[in-house]
Amino acid sequence: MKKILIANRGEIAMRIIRTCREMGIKTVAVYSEADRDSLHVRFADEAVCIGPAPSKESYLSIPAIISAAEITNADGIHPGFGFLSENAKFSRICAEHGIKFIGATPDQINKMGDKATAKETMKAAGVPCVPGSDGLLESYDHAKKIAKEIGYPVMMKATAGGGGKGMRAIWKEEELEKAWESARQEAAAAFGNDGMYMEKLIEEPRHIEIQVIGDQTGKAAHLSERDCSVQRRHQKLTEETPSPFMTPELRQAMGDAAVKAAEYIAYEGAGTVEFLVDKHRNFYFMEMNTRIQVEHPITEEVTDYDLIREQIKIATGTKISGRNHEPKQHAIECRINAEDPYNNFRPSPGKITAFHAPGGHGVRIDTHVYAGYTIPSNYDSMIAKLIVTGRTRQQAIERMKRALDEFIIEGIHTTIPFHRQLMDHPDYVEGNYTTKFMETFEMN
Ligand code: MV4
Repeated sequence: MKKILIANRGEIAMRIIRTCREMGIKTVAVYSEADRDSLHVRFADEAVCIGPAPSKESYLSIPAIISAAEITNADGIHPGFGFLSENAKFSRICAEHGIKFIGATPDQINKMGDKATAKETMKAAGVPCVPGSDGLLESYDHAKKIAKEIGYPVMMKATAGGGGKGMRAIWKEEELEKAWESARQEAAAAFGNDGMYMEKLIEEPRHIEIQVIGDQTGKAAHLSERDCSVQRRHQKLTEETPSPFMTPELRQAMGDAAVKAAEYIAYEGAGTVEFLVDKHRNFYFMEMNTRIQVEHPITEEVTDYDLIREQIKIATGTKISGRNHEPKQHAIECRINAEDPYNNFRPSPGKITAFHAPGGHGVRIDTHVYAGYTIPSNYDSMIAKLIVTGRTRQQAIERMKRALDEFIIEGIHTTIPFHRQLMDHPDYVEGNYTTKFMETFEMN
């Protein structure tokens, strides 16, 4: 592969350009008018303006991106995460233009994108799934019957949803009809698809996901877990590996299940199998993401693998060794967002007047911002990822506290104070947290 167009922006575009440069691959950045001064434009070998600020007219515009690839003669496109990274139509159109999409095939994206289908596929693969309906709920009466069979509380989910959208916890039968009607309307409005399925509700679950990588021969391997349970309104705030809740037996079982899932669909590239884990350490398939994830750096740090490099090598036909990888150290990532944690995490766009990033042994910063950069309000609020690595979890936490204290960003509010307080929170320090943790978190 000689030239890769990065169909993304911000820190992930910088991240991909970095690895391409190390591999001697030329890079093409695409940017909206709002990103004219963005760093990824400057670091790429070539840059093409693909439209005005709104994502729909730029980073989500398939014709604009394909045109940019054509005029620059790019032979690969890396979609990063978000935007078109899980868009089957985009994956197909790249293939039709003879451009290698560095991601999953259209079929895999479609299969894993429809949550009820993904679940049926995983059941067939022998991956543990939450007990529930066999596919979609046909009617309210069918929903009532299934709920009675599995027993309340139940979770009703939109098949076109994911990431918490179009989901309803139902604690008793009296609530079911209203939930059924409102969830379907919401799903129809949000996704143009009101298909719903139902599961037993897993109380106070942890969100533990397994990084997998599959090659073009259909072989897969895993690179262990990431604990992503600290979330606010389904937005991950911080992630760590290994999970403080993990045991060697559980890692073996979850890793095998994730590899089985990937091999069953002959998955190609880097992917993540998400699981719900209950307090008894039972684990259940939740979703499979067919893209590189925001939190991939913690896995890189503890396995010493460059996952973007692995994606590109696989896209060019390289076979994987098939060996699984366990964490050799402990890594934590804090997502630094331009949001004000003292005001309900509301967005805080604007100009960064001072920027000093932490450094030193075991400290990594993935960012595209700099002093003088103005954060546009058109895109998501993540401005940097602070990743620290230590021999032990305690050392990683100490290092994270020191790094956060060094991290200076002025001119806007950021979530740095939130992360700093989190690192002193007894339950967090004990590793004793679930997806419910943020419901009771208060800023001092
Ligand atoms: C669940 C669940 C409990 N029981 N399914 C949230 C988003 C999507 N990935 C699925 N999610 C959940 N599914 C059953 N049967 C609880 C959640 C959930 C959650 C899962 C992971 C991380 C954060 C979460 C926050 C709220 C609910």
